[in-house]
Amino acid sequence: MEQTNPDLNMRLKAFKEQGYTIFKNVYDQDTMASWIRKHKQLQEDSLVKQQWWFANTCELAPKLMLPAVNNPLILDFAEMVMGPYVQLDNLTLAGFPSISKQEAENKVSGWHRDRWAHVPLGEDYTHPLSINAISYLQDLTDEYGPLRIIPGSHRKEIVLKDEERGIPHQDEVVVHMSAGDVVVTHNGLLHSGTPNTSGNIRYFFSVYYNRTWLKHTDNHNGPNVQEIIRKARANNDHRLLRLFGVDDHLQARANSGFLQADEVRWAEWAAADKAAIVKK
Ligand SMILES: O=C(O)CCC(=O)C(=O)O
Repeated sequence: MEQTNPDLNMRLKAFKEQGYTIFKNVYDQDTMASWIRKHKQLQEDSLVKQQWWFANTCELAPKLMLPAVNNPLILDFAEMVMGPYVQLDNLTLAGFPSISKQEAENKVSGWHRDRWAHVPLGEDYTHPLSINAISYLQDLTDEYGPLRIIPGSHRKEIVLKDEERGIPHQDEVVVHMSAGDVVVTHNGLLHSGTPNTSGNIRYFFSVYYNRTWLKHTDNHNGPNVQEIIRKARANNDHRLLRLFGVDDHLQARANSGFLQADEVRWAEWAAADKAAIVKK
């Protein structure tokens, strides 16, 4: 069955082959500046000295963060990749301090696959249990530290020895992401950051989604997220409910009999969820 968005269809094809796709210019300068201000404020408010990494940011700053978690374009794509089972695993706003060029010489930050992945068993494409929608709040020049990716490694049984984990890889591509672009990665894709030598902070923003039947890393029980859930319930907005772990359709859909192609079924369910929304 044809999906409604041809661009997303092409992206899905590339994502299956390469393990990632880049959406250009998703976030504007004002939005990114407000996230940077929030990071500074969280640092100032923290009792932990030199805290750089903040999770649970949807609870900490819901008005600022919910539009990113609930971004319709990214979610439409996420539902094509994982089915309409998309929950927020964690929303992370992080800063990487700068180090000296000497210290960073011939180093990468650390190759890894992401949370809920496994080392691929063969070359077949498998639907990921999770995906990462990463953006950077400045252009990733060589000084700020580009993203490194091993294309297709979500379908290759590549493992890395200890001594290979912190250095460039022969099959890597170095991605100079622009500020506000979003790269969506399959959790089986091998990737790494690059040390920041810019003299400034390198800001990283990650909306990490997993399937609604998995546990989530962020705590969705706080009062702000509970209020989002209450409003989503009032609007019968299942996609928004699912983002925070409430999936009313899970038992039926996760036991559907599987007699139709997954992607066809997912598209029907996603369309039904959109049609069911009542705006109050
Ligand atoms: O620093 C980066 O560019 C990538 C970080 C990353 O991949 C991660 O934290 O999972």
